[in-house]
Amino acid sequence: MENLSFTFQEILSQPEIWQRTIHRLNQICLNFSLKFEGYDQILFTGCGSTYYLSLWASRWCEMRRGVLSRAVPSSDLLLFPSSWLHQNRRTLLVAISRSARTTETIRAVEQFQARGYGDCVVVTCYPDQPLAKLSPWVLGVPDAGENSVVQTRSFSNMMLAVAGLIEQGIPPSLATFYMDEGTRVLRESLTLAEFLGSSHSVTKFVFLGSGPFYGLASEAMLKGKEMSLTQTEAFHFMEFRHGPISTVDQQTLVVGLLSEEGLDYELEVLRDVRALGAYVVALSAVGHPSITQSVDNALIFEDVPSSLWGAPLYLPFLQLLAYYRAVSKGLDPDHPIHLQAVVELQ
Ligand code: F1P
Repeated sequence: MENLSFTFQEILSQPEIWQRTIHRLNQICLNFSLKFEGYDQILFTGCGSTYYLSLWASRWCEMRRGVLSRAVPSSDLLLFPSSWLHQNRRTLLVAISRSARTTETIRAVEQFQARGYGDCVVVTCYPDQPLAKLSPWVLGVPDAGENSVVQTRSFSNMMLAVAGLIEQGIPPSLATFYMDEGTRVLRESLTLAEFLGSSHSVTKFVFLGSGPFYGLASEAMLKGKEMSLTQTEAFHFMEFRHGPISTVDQQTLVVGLLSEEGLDYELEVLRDVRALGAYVVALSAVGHPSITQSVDNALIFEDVPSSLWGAPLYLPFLQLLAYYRAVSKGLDPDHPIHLQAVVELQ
């Protein structure tokens, strides 16, 4: 089954597709210049995975551009617009949707435009679909389109598009970096994810990430639920001590998505949960001897140009963990139960 799974193939294709996406974005899509500084706020929106991508993007956007940036689920933007939008506050809305067909996102954008709150950029894998028709500014990453229900390579490639938007361009040298380091990371991720995904001694997964990494931790939580029906949770590192730590036991896998800014504090949390019996894995774009000393296993990404551009490398392990857990439970990762690739409402 493994070789036939769309999900598996799409996860493995990421280094190659990252490379293609960078070429495409630099040649075609990133040639419009939007002045972020001309807006009072940047609002990122989406559903499910693309909401979590929005959480990641909003933190980066505010850090890099200094403009108030927030993330909101499309449904909240639709139902509670006045809690996010104001007539005297000009907003740039970045609507993210793999399919460009999700009803909540389409309706939220239509309402935003009808009420004249500002401008909208669409990020999608399917630039010919309805959401993309609502905006003159479309960042399309069609090479990352998927047969799978759950989002894997679409997520990491839309991340590249959003990062390119925030940075107003992508250094061309990144294409080689993603191919080389992406391939190495993928190989290491496969071994570790297969081992932990199939291990009967861990039954629940906790993903910890702070700042922008909270969005990625949340995406990992979603992958585990969608694909493998596993009890998964996502928390900011130090939030975990404020209650959820009570649930840690010897069946708990804790995966820490380490940041450069929070490294010392984050490692302390990982040492605490390890002392309580959890199996602990660290993913990091910063190499430091204290990381391997604090955890059971570490995946360290090498020669990462910056934390922003290192972010896609966190994804393959998180996706493969969910994939192998699904396979070990006899589930079909290509066909998650109760879930469709697009949620379209009447
Ligand atoms: C968003 C989404 C996915 C989820 C499922 C249903 O779709 O919620 O995150 O995994 O497949 O759709 P989209 O608006 O990004 O196409």
